Amino acid sequence: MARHLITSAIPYINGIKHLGNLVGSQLPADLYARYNRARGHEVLFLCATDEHGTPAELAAAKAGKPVAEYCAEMHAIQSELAKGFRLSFDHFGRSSSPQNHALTQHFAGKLAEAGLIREVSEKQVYSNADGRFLPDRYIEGTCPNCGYDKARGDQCENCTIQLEPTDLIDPRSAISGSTDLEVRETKHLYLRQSALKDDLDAWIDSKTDWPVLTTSIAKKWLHDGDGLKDRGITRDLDWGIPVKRGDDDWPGMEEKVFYVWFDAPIEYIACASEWAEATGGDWERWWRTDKGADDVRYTQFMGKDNVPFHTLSFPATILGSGEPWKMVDHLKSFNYLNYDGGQFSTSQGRGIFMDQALEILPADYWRWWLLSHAPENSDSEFTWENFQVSVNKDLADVLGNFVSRITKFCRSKFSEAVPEDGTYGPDEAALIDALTTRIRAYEAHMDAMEIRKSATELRAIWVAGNEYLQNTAPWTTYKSYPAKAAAQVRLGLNLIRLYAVLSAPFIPDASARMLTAMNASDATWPDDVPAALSALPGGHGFAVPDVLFAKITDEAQEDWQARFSGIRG
Ligand code: B3M
Ligand code: ZN
Repeated sequence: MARHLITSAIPYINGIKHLGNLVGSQLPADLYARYNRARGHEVLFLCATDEHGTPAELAAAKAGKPVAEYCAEMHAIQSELAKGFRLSFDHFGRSSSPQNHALTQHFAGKLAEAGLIREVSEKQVYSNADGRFLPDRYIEGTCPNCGYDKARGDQCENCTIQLEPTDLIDPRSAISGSTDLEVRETKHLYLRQSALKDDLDAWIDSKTDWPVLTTSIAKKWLHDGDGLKDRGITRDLDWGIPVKRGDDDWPGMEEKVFYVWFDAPIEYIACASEWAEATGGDWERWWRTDKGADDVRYTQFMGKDNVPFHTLSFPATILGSGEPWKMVDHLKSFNYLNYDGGQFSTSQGRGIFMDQALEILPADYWRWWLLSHAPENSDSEFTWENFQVSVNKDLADVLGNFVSRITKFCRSKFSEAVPEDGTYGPDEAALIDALTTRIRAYEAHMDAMEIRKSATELRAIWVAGNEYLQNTAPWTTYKSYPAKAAAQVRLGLNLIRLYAVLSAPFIPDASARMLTAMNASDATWPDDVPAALSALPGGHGFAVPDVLFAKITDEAQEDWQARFSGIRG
């Protein structure tokens, strides 16, 4: 038994996430967490809302609410939606928690002690029209790296470069649109990432099994241009974690808070402490290598735009502290999911959002499509036609039809109990052999977090059962050799239980219904496939389940396509 610490990038608090956000971190992380639990490993799966910084302030202002109140409400909404999608977090925390305040201030203190923080008198953009300094996201302009004209002051969404607001060409205020901006002096703290460059470089070199997407982004920011830049970690905002050195005040920093990207990854650790407070668990066993975390395998999931912060900035915080914190072992990153010929966009309300998705179909339909089309090696695209085809073929025709056909046939020719007669012959042995090979391949893909390949293998496992039924045709066999048909049906019913266990990481609700219908209490992983296919003995009662997956009609598909073609109001 291994111990898996799994975190998903923590979603911004500023509104409901779209399906592109979901498939880029939380959903694949859930797949991996569920799979590892099913394999009998100990798992701590954490996520939280990312509540600080300008995104939170801007969204609260738009909603006309105090920021704290807005965040509490949105946390509850995101938490409910996560449950709706069956995201099996052990804890869904908040980056505004007291634990994260204390831990963020603690890290700043340690970094200062190590001489890794310097105070910088810097020039910052002040908006005369708005009467305030404009931090990062309050400024938009043209990216100096790629020319994208809607780059934000902290990062260009288009090319992922990390920016300082003053880097932007033709800057304007995101609040008023005003270009009446001037540059004034103000004092900020900088994390001396450049001093840690060699340590980071060596650490990244040791990660030989990381996906190319992850390593190439990290290496790019380490070596391109003048290399790793020191990073401002404070901002002129009211909402956030007050700048302190541990418990002590930081002279000159009284009006400032830590930059959201400084405290957000620290929430991965603080979240474990929140979990411990809620459950009585031992969080240091997961996070401190001096307290048992040295045998933990830590995997992070995120979209590609988050990679620089997780391969450079956060590791710099941890390495720089000089303390024995667990560092990430594997970092799984994703490209973007596009929506019907364009991009998903929160700011423009384009695409399908988590609440809307659950209003029209249960979670499993979305989980299956999104995971089986995860944007792993390149961007991928959601279209309604493709969604309809996938659901109807994979879920309704292949899996759903298998379950309904075999259970109904058994009920009509035998009874609602597993038939006892006959023995497995060469056809059954061949199927069991083929399935054993496929199941071992499925495990290898899941262990490697190859999500599309895992989905393809799982689908092939479902197809193998259908082909077996098609070829052996118990409905024909039954007429001359009822005992043989009984054995075929017994295998078919056992396959349902096996499919439920194997499919649960992808489609947990349908799997639970399959297990309930089979009256199966044993959901252990099929390490021994022949044994797993005799788990339901002759005479074991079951029930014919209701339709597992309804087909999506052309009318529904067209209707949804029209309904989600515009901009969310
Ligand atoms: N909230 C960005 C995002 O949701 C950011 C991730 C933080 S992970 C520490 O994509
Ligand atoms: Zn750019």
